[in-house]
Amino acid sequence: MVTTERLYSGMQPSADSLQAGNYIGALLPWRRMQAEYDAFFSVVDLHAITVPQDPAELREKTRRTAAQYIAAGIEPSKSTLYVQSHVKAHTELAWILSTITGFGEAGRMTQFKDKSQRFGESATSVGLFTYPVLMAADILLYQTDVVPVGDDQKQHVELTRDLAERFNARFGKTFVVPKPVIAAEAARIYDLQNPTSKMSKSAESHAGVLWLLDDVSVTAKKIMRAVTDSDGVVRYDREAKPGVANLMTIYGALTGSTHAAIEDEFAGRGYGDFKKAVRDAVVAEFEPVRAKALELLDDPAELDRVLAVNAGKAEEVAERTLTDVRDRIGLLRRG
Ligand code: AQP
Repeated sequence: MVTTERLYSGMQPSADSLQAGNYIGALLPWRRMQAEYDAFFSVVDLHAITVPQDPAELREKTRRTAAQYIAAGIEPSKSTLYVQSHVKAHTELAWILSTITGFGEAGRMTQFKDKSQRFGESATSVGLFTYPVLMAADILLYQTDVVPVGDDQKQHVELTRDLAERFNARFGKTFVVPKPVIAAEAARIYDLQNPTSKMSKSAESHAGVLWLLDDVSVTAKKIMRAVTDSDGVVRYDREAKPGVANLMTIYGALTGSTHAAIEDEFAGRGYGDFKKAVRDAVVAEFEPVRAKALELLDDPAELDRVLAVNAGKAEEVAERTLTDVRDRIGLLRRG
């Protein structure tokens, strides 16, 4: 079914490679959804700088993230795939929205509380505090109907909805109020060495993180060394058997098998066999994506050209919204 509903999502260019959670929890659903929606996918570099980034590395990570979107099947001729900072309207709308956001309201965001506690007050920027307001601007600029996010981002989409409704009530109907589409629990991937923590680009140790751009032999080893338990039975139990459950989630996401089918497939077989099957499924999935991403990165000028064309498309939509916003709040038009 193709609708004209608009979809918006993005990822931070916060590492050289995306990880398996980004792939399974975001890129796979995005790829599926791009056929059904008018989709905008952005590489949110302005969000990434809310924590310190090395300038040269940030540029490279931005290209690498975009290349991985395309390699994973996001088609830049179908979806609008662009770099957030290339469209200046994001920061302007974020400022305007910050003036209707309550200080207490922003302070209640759990991601800010978690991250600021981790970094300490002196290393916590105002940008990290206003991160959800920038995210609201990203979404509202494009008159977005649907935002696919992990459940950790749900609170930010709720804030976006509140801001859209508040603005519309105060200044007249300007924004579409977006709906979050929360991926099911099944789409959450955990660290292979610490299967109660989500797999993350910024994990302290990389031993339990599967990188999309890693050599497949490294990925294979990490899977064979994944933490399991001494029970020896392939059975889905997130509480009692988080390591096995996580491997089942990865295997199921890549093969389309249900938990029950996986339990049947490996009944009476040990973890060694099961891990080999997971390894083979991950390697078969990642290898072509990795090869395609590296090929795209071999021609950065062409990649930059594609991103510029898409930034132009995004800008057209964003500028229309921003012009309306400026008029509605009473900013004098430049003569
Ligand atoms: N472990 C995960 N399982 C399922 N989905 C995941 N996502 C991230 N980790 C998992 C989804 O990937 C997208 C990436 O969003 P992001 O780059 O803005 O940051 P994030 O969610 O904080 O992801 P990371 O990898 O942990 O990045 P860092 O370390 O930079 O914070 C989102 O759609 C997210 O749900």
